[in-house]
Amino acid sequence: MAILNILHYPDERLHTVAKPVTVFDEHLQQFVADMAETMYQAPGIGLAATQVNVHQRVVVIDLSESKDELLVLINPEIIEMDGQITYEEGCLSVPGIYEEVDRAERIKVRAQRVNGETFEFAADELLAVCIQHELDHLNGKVFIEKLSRLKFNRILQKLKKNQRKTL
Ligand code: GNR
Ligand code: NI
Repeated sequence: MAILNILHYPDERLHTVAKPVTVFDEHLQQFVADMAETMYQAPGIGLAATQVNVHQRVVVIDLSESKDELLVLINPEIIEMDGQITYEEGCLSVPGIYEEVDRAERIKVRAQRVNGETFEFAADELLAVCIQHELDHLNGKVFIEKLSRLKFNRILQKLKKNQRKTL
């Protein structure tokens, strides 16, 4: 097991569009285990492979208090969505920034397990928000890019200032 390095905005690599996973082998299993370990120790409720600079369509999520309900989504797709929810989001790639974002409230998801088996499920509320947030990462999008230009620019200035301080 290993803790992976998480990219921080505005790292250009966060804008890479991830490719579908085609090989379901032990290397994928090991990578998923490392992603889960990285998410738990961050700590976060979700992590997309893009955030650890691996541009494959892999997501891990765990919303449980006890951190023992790992959801692994390989090649996830949203096949239905409806409703609207406004939720205050954060992101491990944008530390210290929390902003309200509008998303679909209910979604249907099709994905594969780490063994390649396809499954479908419905999600709502925080799970729906988190899946949409992670799918955006796989498509090279970060949540602050969904905000107004004014808010986005303010956040970008703040991130750049913080980056200067930590150099
Ligand atoms: O840990 C996380 N919390 C969170 C809160 C509200 C909406 C989305 C998230 S996902 C985030 C972890 C992360 O950056 N995943 O990409
Ligand atoms: Ni994120």
